[in-house]
Amino acid sequence: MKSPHRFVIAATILLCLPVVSVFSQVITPIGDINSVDEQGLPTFPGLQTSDKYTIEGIVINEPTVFWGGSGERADFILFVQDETGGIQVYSGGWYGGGALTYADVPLQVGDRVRVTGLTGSFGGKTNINERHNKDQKFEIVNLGHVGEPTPMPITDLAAAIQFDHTRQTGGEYYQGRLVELQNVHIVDGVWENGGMLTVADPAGGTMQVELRYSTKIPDSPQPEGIFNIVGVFNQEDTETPHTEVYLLWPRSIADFKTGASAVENWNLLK
Ligand SMILES: [Ca+2]
Repeated sequence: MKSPHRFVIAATILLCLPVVSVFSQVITPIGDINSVDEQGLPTFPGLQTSDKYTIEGIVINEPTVFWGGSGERADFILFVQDETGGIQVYSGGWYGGGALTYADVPLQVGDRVRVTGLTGSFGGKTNINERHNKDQKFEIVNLGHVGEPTPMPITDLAAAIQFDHTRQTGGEYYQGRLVELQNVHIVDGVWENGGMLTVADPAGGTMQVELRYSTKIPDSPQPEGIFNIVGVFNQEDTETPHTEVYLLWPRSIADFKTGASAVENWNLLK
């Protein structure tokens, strides 16, 4: 004789399935996920819980271009931005996740994607990640190509790296977004794979620019003079308070836009 409990269990499962499905499609604004307090510590209530969140936005880098390691298993490092902010989606090759895990979802800059996964914080950012467990894969749905967002222009580097916990200005505002540093020149650092440059604007404000290994940017000659640099505005501040270490990650040599200067005589500004 069949147990009546089976019907109860089956009915319960059927009742629960649509609820889970609808819940997973609620889109959370990226800016909400990256909210912080005055110390730059994350304040998103869902952070580090077992709840999964869904964001929707535009891909601004190819997922393997910012990998900093060597060997076959590349990390998957994707930045996605919506109208409220930008977010990193991360899966590490070193624990068995990484780019190979997501190779079945081809992505290019300018694709609109929906990503559902766990949240975790690192270096002043709240990311979507797997918590370093390859069994916690996030889901990526490519919704189609809509085109690369216009980079947000930055003319004042000192203002751009200021910390504002309301995230209305400065580094928190730009974090995770595609930006364009305008009229800058290199004042420090070595043009080499993995190199960290310091660039300055005409007012003397400075910012760090990291030449990530997989970009192969230094395979091309170092640009001379004054130029613009497009890239992902990132934060990697691993110590509390997480209010500093904003840096730019250009994606390729094509992100260095030479001949774009509005400064007529740079020597007067050195
Ligand atoms: Ca931050």
